[in-house]
Amino acid sequence: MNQTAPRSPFDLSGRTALITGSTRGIGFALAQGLGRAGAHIVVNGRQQAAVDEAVARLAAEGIGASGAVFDVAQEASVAAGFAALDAAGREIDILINNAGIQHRKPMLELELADWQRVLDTNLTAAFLVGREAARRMVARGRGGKIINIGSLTSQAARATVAPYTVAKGGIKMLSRAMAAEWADKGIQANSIGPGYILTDMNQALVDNPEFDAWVKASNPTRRWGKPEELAGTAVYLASSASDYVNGQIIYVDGGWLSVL
Ligand code: GCO
Repeated sequence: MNQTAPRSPFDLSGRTALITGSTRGIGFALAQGLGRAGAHIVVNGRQQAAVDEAVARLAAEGIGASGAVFDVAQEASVAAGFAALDAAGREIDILINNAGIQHRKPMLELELADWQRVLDTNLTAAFLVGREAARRMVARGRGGKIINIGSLTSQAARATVAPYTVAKGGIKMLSRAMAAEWADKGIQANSIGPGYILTDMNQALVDNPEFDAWVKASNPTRRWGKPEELAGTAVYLASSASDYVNGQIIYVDGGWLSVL
């Protein structure tokens, strides 16, 4: 009985996953989820100290992790980040474009600089980091997985978050553009659309009784989501279980977008 058990299609051991904006919030929860499924995690953020701390927290629970400090919205910084990964011999099999910011302002008062900043970080960055990762995936010839984090606003608009809405709509189509160009290279690119999740970024909304009541009234699950509730979908999309799934967006929203 020397047979080894067949490998689970969700097993990520031997794979390396770069998750942008993963020092906290959704990114950190995805790092834990993929790490627990066996992947080596490359934590990304702009601050060395925050990256080091997240790496240490992952390592403390037995997850292999290392850091990559770069700014996803700056082309030169992204290039330098990947050059450092190359030099360290880290080959990225899985990329999650997660880094994101929010800026809540009615459009009549919205400044161009803020519009641009949100688009740069939430959409253009996914192209920049995706391009660097995919260039290497194609050159290695082993394919890869790209997961772009969208939003409910990939599908439906909410007043006061126009640039975020436009960026997240773009994220859904970026995954499809990536699928169109890279599917035959063995790369699958899909999106996850989280519902309203309990994170620092949303704390002001959680603390606003009217907004909190609106979330609970609109969502058939009647509650906010937790960051760790996104991890299973991310593991699936990062794993061989989804090898024929490409260009899709999966909403993890408690059923919000399915109801009136
Ligand atoms: C907002 C929130 C968003 C939501 C997200 C739900 O202001 O609308 O900050 O980040 O959480 O759009 O998918």
